[in-house]
Amino acid sequence: MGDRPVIGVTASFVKKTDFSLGPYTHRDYVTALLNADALPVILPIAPEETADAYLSLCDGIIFSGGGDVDPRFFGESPSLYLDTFITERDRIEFALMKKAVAAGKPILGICRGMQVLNVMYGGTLVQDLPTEWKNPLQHDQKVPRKKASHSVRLLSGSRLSALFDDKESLYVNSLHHQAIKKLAAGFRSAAVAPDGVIEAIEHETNDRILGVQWHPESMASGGDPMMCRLFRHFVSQCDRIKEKMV
Ligand SMILES: [Mn+2]
Repeated sequence: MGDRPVIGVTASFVKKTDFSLGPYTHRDYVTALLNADALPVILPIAPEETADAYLSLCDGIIFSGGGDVDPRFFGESPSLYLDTFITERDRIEFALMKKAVAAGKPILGICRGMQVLNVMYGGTLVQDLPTEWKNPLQHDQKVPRKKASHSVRLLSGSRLSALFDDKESLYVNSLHHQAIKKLAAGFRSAAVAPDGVIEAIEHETNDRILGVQWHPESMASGGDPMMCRLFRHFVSQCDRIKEKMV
């Protein structure tokens, strides 16, 4: 038990009442990591100088879902349909991501986390799919979070499709209103929705950098075998890094 890889999971900040406010991470991240034999550690929003200390605790990091990215970071002004954002969260996540990559520690960007990844590497975002995308499908599903709602086509030859037995397509859940507009240089799109929205990205050369627009943690904690496999794969990458560093 003592040598499970430690996976940091970034947190948002939520106010429930005046007496109840603080770091927030959906429990499905915790469940999915525990089920994959990893030890989850929640990383609250903190000054970006904290990134080094956070990283030294972790063998890998999941950049979790949450609110919008502050559009200043991709050179845009807020659109009328932008949702709330926390600039401090963006800053600590960019710092943490940069340092994790430099240290060779695996990173998995989920939903917002994939968008943060794209922006950090110089890409841009659609601020609001329903108003900015031509003929969008429903990316903000009304069915429960654990259930898949739309299909994605997997890019043949991608690491993601290899992980999923070279399947051509897959059903995923969808809880986002933003998406990648310009894909960052050095990345390829590994999965695409029927309306053309990019649903997964992978670094062209670094196999420790992956982003998915859907929520595999919720599908995995609901028992979806493919998403359990995605978590086990990420945890095993973190485990190998850990062994190398001992
Ligand atoms: Mn979607």
